[in-house]
Amino acid sequence: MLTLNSVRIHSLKMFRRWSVRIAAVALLPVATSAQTTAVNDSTKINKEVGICGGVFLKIVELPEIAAKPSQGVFSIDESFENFNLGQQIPVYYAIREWEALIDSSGFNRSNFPITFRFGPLDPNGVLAVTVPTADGNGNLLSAEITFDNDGSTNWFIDNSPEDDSEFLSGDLPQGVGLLSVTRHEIGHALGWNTSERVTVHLSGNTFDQSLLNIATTTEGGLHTDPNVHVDDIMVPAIGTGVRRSISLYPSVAMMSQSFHYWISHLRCVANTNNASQTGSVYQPWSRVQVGVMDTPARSLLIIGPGTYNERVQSMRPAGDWLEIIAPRDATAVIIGQ
Ligand SMILES: [Ca+2]
Ligand SMILES: [Ca+2]
Ligand SMILES: [Zn+2]
Repeated sequence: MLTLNSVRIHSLKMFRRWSVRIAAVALLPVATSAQTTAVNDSTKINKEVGICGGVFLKIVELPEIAAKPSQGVFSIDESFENFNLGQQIPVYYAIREWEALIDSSGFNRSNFPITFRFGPLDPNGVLAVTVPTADGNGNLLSAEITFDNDGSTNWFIDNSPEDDSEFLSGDLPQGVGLLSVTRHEIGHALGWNTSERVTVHLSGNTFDQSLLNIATTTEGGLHTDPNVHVDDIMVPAIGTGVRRSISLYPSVAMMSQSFHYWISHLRCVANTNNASQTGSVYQPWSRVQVGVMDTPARSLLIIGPGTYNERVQSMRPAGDWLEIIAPRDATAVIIGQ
């Protein structure tokens, strides 16, 4: 769910990013508290479970699947209700972005059905609501996304979604951007919800404290905490005249860890991993050197907290930049050169 923010949030970013080859990084601590709702109660099978403020998860029973494929090309199988062709333009753009980002589907269906519709939503200020369905293990099956059309929401329908120039001038669009809201709601459809696959990684409001350390909130459903991850695509509110893009960290990283999506431009190193190592968030490499050598150009490499006592050499060509971050509040120290 996304709600309208009348004032755009301005505050200091609580994590730092570097566009560097090698870096030792330290980030600021943030206190966390409160609990999230676990949806793992078998008495709730086939019922919609209210998660928070308008986001619902429906746990459904499925026949046993003998061998579930762990990988497969990912595509969104879209359908529209009450959408004219002009309104579909930014929605298709967001669909193609998510499809390009997710190289394989992990636990979720390879062809993921999402219905996009316009319909009345209450109370005023609620811009859109996503209702995902999942099996009893929290693996997602499909989703329905409703965008408000009762007259209380003024939408900005961008027919040039590839071009953000409207948001760079002093004369900002007066409406709420359908593109940014769609990017956000597809995020809910593909993982940002309180299914069991997510809640198993939560400690209080912190997702995967030992690796990703993402601050979340259950305001209006599961979201990134806007006080920590400012302007992230999955914060719970957006103002008019604001465009947000899909963030590899924290938002896509959380989904990748929970649902084992393979994201080619998001790689991870954690020296605590002694099991399979593919460089994905859920199977990180244990050595920084491997990450530096094998992460594709113009990508993000997350270094899990810890001390990495290894010689690290970069032989990346000029211009082949690699963005390296340590998760919020963690320190990665790389020793030796
Ligand atoms: Ca409304
Ligand atoms: Ca545009
Ligand atoms: Zn939301």
